[in-house]
Amino acid sequence: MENTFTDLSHINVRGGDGGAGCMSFRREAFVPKGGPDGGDGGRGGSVVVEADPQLSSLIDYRYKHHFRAERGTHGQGARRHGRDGEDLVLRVPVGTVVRELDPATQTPLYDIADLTSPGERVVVAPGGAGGRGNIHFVTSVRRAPAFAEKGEPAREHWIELEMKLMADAALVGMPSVGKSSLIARISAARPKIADYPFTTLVPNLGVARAANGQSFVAADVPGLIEGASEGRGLGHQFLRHIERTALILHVVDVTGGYEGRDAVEDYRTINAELAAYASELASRPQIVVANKCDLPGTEDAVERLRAVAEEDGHEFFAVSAATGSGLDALVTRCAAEVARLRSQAASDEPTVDLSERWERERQRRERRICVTREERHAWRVTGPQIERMVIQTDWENDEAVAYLQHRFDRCGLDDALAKAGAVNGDEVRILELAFTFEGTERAPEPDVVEEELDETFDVVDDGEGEE
Ligand SMILES: Nc1nc2c(ncn2[C@@H]2O[C@H](COP(=O)(O)OP(=O)(O)OP(=O)(O)O)[C@@H](O)[C@H]2O)c(=O)[nH]1
Ligand SMILES: [Mg+2]
Repeated sequence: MENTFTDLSHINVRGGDGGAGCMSFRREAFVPKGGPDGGDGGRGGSVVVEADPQLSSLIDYRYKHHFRAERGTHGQGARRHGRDGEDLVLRVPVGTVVRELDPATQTPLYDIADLTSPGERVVVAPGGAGGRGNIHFVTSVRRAPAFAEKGEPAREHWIELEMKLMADAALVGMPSVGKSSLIARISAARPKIADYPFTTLVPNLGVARAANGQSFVAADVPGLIEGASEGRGLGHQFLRHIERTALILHVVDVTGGYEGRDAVEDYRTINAELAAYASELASRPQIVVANKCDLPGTEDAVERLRAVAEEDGHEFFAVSAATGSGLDALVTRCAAEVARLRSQAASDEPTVDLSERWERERQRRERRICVTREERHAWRVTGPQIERMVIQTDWENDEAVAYLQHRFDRCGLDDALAKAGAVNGDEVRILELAFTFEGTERAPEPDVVEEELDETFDVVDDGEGEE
């Protein structure tokens, strides 16, 4: 029961790789051996998904599926840092849900974001960090570090974009007033129309287009009755849908229907239900539509309703879904009003960046270290961050390797292995590499949480207590 059309796309996104840090020493006339001066690599650009109110489909992602942000450039001597890569911004319609996909099965793993307001954005593939230049590895005992860090390779993700078309305007009114007939007349929607109440059981959506090309999405909502706000009829669940639309098209049957109801009374009843459900609905922009004006003897009701609606500050249109009279003017006016409300919403909304929240979640997953026993004396260690430390290390360089050992210790790997039961001399496997475990003599700290080991990348001097 959604008042939505969906449009779905699976795309592959990848941030830019980080540039490599530089290993360099100052060279100056009359200075025999200068200090280290290798700059950092630039950070790779990120892939960002942003909600754009100008878009109405995911067509841009139907044929092109791979998106990659720019890489960071390498650091250079004389402390020159590499340039950061540009972010790649993928624009999607407002109302797009972004999900992380399992790359193997292409099934959704979790929601990354629901971009419901203009300008909302989320990073879906962060760029890799730049490697640090050798100036960072100076310590009291290592004056001339002859190594630098490689750039962090960005990872690729598969994500799902699902556009849930949100209605701009909701056709609201008593049952059988002609809401479905109206949407059928002004859009390509083909809902069931019949002369008994509650013909429409779920909302129907249609795109209505004015002669000037402006368009809006209208939702034909099941009929409301007195008490709807307390759950009578099909009430509640559809009022929730109405809450998400910017404009209410309040449809009134000027014939009063079979029960000989009064048009003005119907109008008041529905507005009272809207207000009772949520007070904001009472102040939501509303256009009053008097329908079935083709039928004879309705002039009096039309004029009385017009007077009441205008007194309430609402625009008023007398139409006939049967003959089409008055519909062009109504659609033109609604389209203009929706455009105005959209641009107002766009300027009211502060740009919301959801990246931070999901970035924290990502980092938590990143730091996870998993130790499994592969043989009696061989352990496999997996985890995104620890594996990247291995990838970022230059294995040709002994100093770089020694530094990696130090990082392992600091991120709690030794403790995690000891806790798992590893003993001195055991083999530790990470990716395709094998190390020998040299367990510390001290007992592992009781409160070490192996799943959330904290390794930060921004510490400049790691030399404390080393070597
Ligand atoms: N004469 C006339 N009949 C109309 C007009 N609009 C709708 N009707 C008739 O009114 C009846 C109800 O129309 P629907 O469009 O199904 O009404 P609805 O508001 O969608 O009704 P529910 O879905 O039950 O809430 C049908 O028999 C339509 O043919 C109109 O402008 N003139
Ligand atoms: Mg209907």
